[in-house]
Amino acid sequence: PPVPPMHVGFDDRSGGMSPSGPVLVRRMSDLRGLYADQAAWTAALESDDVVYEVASSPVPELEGELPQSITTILPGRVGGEFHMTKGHMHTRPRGEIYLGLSGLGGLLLFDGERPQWIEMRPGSIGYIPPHWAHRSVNVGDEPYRFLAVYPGDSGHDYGWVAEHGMGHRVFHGSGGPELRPFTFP
Ligand code: PAN
Ligand code: ZN
Repeated sequence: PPVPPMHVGFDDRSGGMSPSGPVLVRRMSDLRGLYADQAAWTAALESDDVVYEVASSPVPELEGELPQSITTILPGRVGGEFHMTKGHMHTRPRGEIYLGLSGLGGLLLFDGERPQWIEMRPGSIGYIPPHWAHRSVNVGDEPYRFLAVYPGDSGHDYGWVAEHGMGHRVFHGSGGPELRPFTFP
């Protein structure tokens, strides 16, 4: 059902929203096939830490609505590759806006041919045009958190990324994050 006008607060420490809709938790074991280094991923299953959480407001995913969510990616690496979200293409051609809230991150975009990288820090606005798959990466050593706002009828297609990759992978390097050509695990 549609929702009334509302104020949505969020908790600086947890990234939780109030009022809140569903909160999604993704642990290492939920991320099979994400990282290039499968042996490092298997070793990380031992502690099976939370990699990221996505809190949502109660705004429904319906045409005309603008749902919001706050993603928190915890710091860490797997085989030198930074913690990241699964990444997806919107099922319908819909844009999206990200606003950096805390920590250091990046927005990796891929249209099937060209990879793009947008650095995200607190206050950064990242724009995702329609037809661009997107993945977020924590390139710092504290939690990276951002607000996302997207049309309610966007839909989330994870299969597209599984099939096409994301153009690049983001590794820790001595001079900062290193973007390397994408390889399938
Ligand atoms: C974001 C993402 C969120 C988690 O809200 O859904 O950061 O990433 P994955 O969905 O790729 O696991 C967004 O882009 N919504 O459209
Ligand atoms: Zn999206």
